[in-house]
Amino acid sequence: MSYTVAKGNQRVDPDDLKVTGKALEGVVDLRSDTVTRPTDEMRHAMAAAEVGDDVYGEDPTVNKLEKRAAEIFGKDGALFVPTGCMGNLISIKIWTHHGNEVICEERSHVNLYELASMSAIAGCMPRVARGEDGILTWEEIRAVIRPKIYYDSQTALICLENTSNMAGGTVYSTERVNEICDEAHKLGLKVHLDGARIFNAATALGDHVAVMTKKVDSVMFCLSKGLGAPVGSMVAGTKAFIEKARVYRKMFGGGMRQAGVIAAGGLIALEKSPARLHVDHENAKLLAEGIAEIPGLAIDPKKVRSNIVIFDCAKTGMTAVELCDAVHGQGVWAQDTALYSVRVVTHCDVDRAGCERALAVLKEVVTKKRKAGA
Ligand code: TLP
Repeated sequence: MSYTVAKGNQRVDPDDLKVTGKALEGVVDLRSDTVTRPTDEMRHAMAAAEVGDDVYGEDPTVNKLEKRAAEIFGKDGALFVPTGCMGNLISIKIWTHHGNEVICEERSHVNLYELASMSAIAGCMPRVARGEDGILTWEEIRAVIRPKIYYDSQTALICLENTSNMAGGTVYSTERVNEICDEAHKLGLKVHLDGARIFNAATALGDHVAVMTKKVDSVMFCLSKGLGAPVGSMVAGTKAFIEKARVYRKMFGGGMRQAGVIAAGGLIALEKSPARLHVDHENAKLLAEGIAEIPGLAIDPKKVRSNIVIFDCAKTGMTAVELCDAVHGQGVWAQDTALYSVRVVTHCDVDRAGCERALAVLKEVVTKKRKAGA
């Protein structure tokens, strides 16, 4: 039996879509913050970017982006990678050997959405723990660390995710991250942070990313999510880590040539977008509060701290796929994340009016279904 995904999650025939420079016409696309289109400023910078061959380290725009990212994160160096998945895999590969275990939260991206690359390519097993709202404690991690004995596979790495995507954009406090790093380091374990949305976490905490990531051994963050760049992610860490990361990036097919064209968009995203993320968080709050008011849908709006809203639709009489398909028909795109679980994500291409429209459509669809069922 195959699992069917909602219409909005399938490939769409581009001829069926009317794409303007900014976004899809008439569509409120809340499937993910990956769907944003570059701003005019990004497009101009990309067109004018100075470029060179980055495999030779000669692309001035990529070099500038890497230097800025390292400065912002207070790390020795940073490396531009095509995707968040590649950034995570490179980091896992560096910190582990074949046969090792990687501790991560059950719902984490490295566990669920990276096509088992940590096993298929890095040769590691994920060892999952469950944390309340996706946020692990040291005790929960400690409980799954393998004893140092030759006939057990060995724990090598702890992988944290901040914000925690599939737990609804929840946020690790900096104290918690620091405690986990301190305890892990005492045992000789490394900590990698999947910070795909670290700037959303920073906005929620009112903290600086350099402070929040000071103790982790490596961090990956995405330019192409909340920050709105069309392509790209970064990994940051020590000089030795970045030297190895460059080797693995090439090995995994991620050595890009005149990549300054895309790095130029990334630079603008990095400099400008963090300051506007609070708007996405306010819109997510609006969505969560509105959804909580719709009979049949369940969410605790107090738990929504960033740009991701995950709600339960079990009491609507519809599965998540059915609900997503129904709202899709009215120009509101959401993503099913489990049988009765739906995700909506705010970003720079959706404004408050779009969120209000999404709420109205959700309400109409759910009310109609409930009336039909009664
Ligand atoms: N997340 C995507 C999907 O793959 C689920 C999304 O729509 O949220 N880490 C985290 C925490 C992520 O959420 C994602 C992408 C990645 C890594 C991978 O980034 P990319 O897509 O650039 O490889």
